[in-house]
Amino acid sequence: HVDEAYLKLCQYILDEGNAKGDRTGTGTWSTFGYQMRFDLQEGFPLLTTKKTAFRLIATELLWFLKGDTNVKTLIQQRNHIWDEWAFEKWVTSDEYEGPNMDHFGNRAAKDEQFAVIYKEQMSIFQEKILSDDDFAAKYGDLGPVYGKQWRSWPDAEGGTIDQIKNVIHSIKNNPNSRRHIVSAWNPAEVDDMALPPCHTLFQFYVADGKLSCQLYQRSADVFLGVPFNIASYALLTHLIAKECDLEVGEFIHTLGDAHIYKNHLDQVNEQLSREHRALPTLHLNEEKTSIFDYEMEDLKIEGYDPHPSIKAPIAV
Ligand code: DHF
Ligand code: TMP
Repeated sequence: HVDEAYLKLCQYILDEGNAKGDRTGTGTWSTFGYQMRFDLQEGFPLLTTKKTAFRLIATELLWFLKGDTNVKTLIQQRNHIWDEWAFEKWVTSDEYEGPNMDHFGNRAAKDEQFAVIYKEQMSIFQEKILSDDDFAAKYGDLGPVYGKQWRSWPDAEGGTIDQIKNVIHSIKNNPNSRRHIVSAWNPAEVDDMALPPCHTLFQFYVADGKLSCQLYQRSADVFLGVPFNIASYALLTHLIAKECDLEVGEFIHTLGDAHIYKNHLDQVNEQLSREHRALPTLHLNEEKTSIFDYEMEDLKIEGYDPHPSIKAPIAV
C-alpha cells in the first residue's frame, strides 16, 4: 500500500536522518539513497492518509507532456504549485519596483505583516500573468525546465530531440531494450532553469506484457513534493502503457537526498497517526489515441476517500 511505504520512509528519516542545512535556510532531517516500490495493479498510488490534489498533479503532468514551461497555462487552470519560482524571477528583475521581496518564502512564514504584503504582490503578479501576454512570456517562463527537456532537448546540430516520442517508439518497437531513458538533467542548461530538475531521470522496463517505470529523484521534499511525484509518475506510466498496448507493472521510486523540512515535523507526525484506506482507481478516456492529446477531463480518479489535507509552508 502506498501509504505504508510512504509512512515508513517518513519514520525512517525521523529515526535515522541527519540534521542538515539546505539552500532555502529552512533546515531538514535528511537521508541519502532510499527506494520504494509500488505495484500499479494494486490501485492508483494517491495517498489516503492525506488528501492529495490529483487535479494539480494531472494538470502539471499534462503541462510537461505538452512541452510547456510557462506558469501561465497552470495559473489559467487554477494550479499555483509553480508560482513562487516564477515570482522569484520577477521580483529580482530590474523592472520590479514594489516592496522588497528578498527571501519572501522564509519571511512570509515568520512575519505576519510581511506575509500580507507578499500575498498582495503575489496576486498582482498572478493577475499580470493572466492579463498581459508580454509580461507572461517574460516572467511566467521558468526557463528550459521539464517540458523543454522532455519534448525538445537541444541537439548538437541546432535541432531538437523529442525524448517522450522516442521512448514510446523504442518501447513499442524494441521492448527488451535497456535504453528506455528520459533525462531532464541537461548540464548545459541547468543554470538557466528556475529550479534544476528534482525528478532527474526515468527509465521504462517491459516484461510479461507489463510496463514498469523507475525514477531517480535527486532531491525529495518528502512531505510536499513526494506525494505529488509518486502519483505523477504512476499516471505517466499508465498513459505510456496505454499508448504502447501494455498493462501497468511497478513504479520504482529511487531517492537521492530525501528530506523532511524542520517546519513540517508536526504535519508528518499527524499523518503518521492516521490509518490508511482503500486505494482509488484511475480511469482514462478510451477515445484518446495520443498521449499528447489528453486534457484534464480525460483523467478520472474514482473511489478516493482520503483523510483531510494537511497544510504546510513550502521552502522556496
Ligand atoms: N520546492 C520545495 N521546497 N518542495 C517541493 O516539493 C517543490 N515542488 C515543486 C517546486 N518546488 C518545490 C513543484 N511541485 C506543492 C506540491 C508540489 C509541487 C509544488 C507545490 C504544494 O504546495 N502542495 C500543497 C498545496 C497545494 C495547493 O493546494 O496549492 C499540498 O498540500 O500538497
Ligand atoms: P534543491 O534544488 O535545493 O534540491 O531544492 C528543491 C526542493 O524541491 C527540494 O526540497 C526537493 C523539492 N522538490 C520535490 O521534492 N519534488 C519536485 O517535484 C520538485 C520540483 C521539487
